[in-house]
Amino acid sequence: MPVCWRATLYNKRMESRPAMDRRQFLAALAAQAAPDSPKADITLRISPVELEIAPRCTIQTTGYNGSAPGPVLRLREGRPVTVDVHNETPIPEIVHWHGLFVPSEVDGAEEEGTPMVPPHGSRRYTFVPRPSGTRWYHTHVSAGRNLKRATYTGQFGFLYVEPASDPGRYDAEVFLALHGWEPYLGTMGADEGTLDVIYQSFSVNSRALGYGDPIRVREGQRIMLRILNANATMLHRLALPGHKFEVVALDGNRVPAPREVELLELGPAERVDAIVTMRQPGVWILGEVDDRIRKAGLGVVVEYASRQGPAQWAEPSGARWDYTIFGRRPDTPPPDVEVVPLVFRQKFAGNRWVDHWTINGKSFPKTDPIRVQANRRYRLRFDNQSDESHPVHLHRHSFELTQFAGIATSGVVKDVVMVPARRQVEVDFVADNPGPSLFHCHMQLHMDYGFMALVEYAGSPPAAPVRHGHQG
Ligand SMILES: [Cu+2]
Repeated sequence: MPVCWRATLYNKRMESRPAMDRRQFLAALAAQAAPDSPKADITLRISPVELEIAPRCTIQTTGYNGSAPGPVLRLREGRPVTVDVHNETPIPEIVHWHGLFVPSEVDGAEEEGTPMVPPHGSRRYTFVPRPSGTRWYHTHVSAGRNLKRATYTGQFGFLYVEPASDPGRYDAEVFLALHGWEPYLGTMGADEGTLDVIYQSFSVNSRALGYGDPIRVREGQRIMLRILNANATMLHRLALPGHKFEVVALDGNRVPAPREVELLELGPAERVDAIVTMRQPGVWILGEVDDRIRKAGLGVVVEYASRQGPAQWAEPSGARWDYTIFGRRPDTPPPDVEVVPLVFRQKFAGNRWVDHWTINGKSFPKTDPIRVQANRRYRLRFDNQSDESHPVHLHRHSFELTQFAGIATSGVVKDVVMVPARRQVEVDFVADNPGPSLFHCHMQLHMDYGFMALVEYAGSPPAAPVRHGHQG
């Protein structure tokens, strides 16, 4: 595999089986049916892909339908959809519908009981897309130390669930997926220390900065940017000199208080929907704030009509990202039951080895399940006692931020939240989708090394135990 840019990048450490109801049973049956007629609404083919992110920089990876990212899937909220997945690779695969409220049997997590798509085999997923908003789909296998697998690959794509009615006060819509390529395990500078994932090149959609089509705009236009951080482990910060982002949704869910900001920050798996009003004619870089990462490909050019010349970049002025500015005054009533504490810790596993992770002192699959009863509202307290921040994700449900690093808030609904190092975050969720639901850090390196637990509903038997281990 070619190394596209010689400069080795510093990888910014991020400091700072259940009782089924009829509906689920039918969905499970559909999931197990061999894909045959009637024809599926959508077909996804998992196969090797050669991705030329820049001239003479070809990435060998695995993707959907011959590309990376895969096609943007536009679905209608509430209208059932069937997706046939053909796995043309030699390893079992699985597709997770990130942010959708679907049954465990089709959610796309083996730990919840979703069947795998066998090597050189197929599987049909049938579900009802909801809620509306910017969701995505991606592989949900483990990688361990094998960085040619799982979310290190090109197996990701947008899944946009169109609302029944959309005011759509914008002139154009652009989907932008951020990804890192050519990963390897290395240490930060010294030979000693814990291994981390380091990327050598980056892209927005399938191209490195300067090598794709620019986003072509006209003065006065309002452009809706739907941005996804599909990087397996890294957080990204984005700016567009001379412009502001009006953040209207986080993880696809409208925020109570849309606001203009200079800087966007997205942890792995997070999405931001932001409208930019084009009032600064020129040629600009929408890119990662970190120079090395931007120069290694993480950016895209924004070009006004009849403007030419090299794309301009300027450092944003010390803005910082804060979820709570998009929230309401705290007004969430106390939860129905006591707060569920979840303590995250790191376990040093040796020099030149990968750290292990624990939730309340145990690593998956030994982590204690988070037991819930249907239709109750729970408050989870994420207590991050480690020196890294973690993008934690809850499958099949959304949660509302109630407290972020000491700031009380309400109304911000997400499915991933970055829990800063040595800080606490509290979120509420209603247990309204019975079936095992995975809770995990979305950093591939963390989830593969223990940072995972299952939410289990009372009255439902636990998910069938599954093989889970490191393939590397
Ligand atoms: Cu993590």
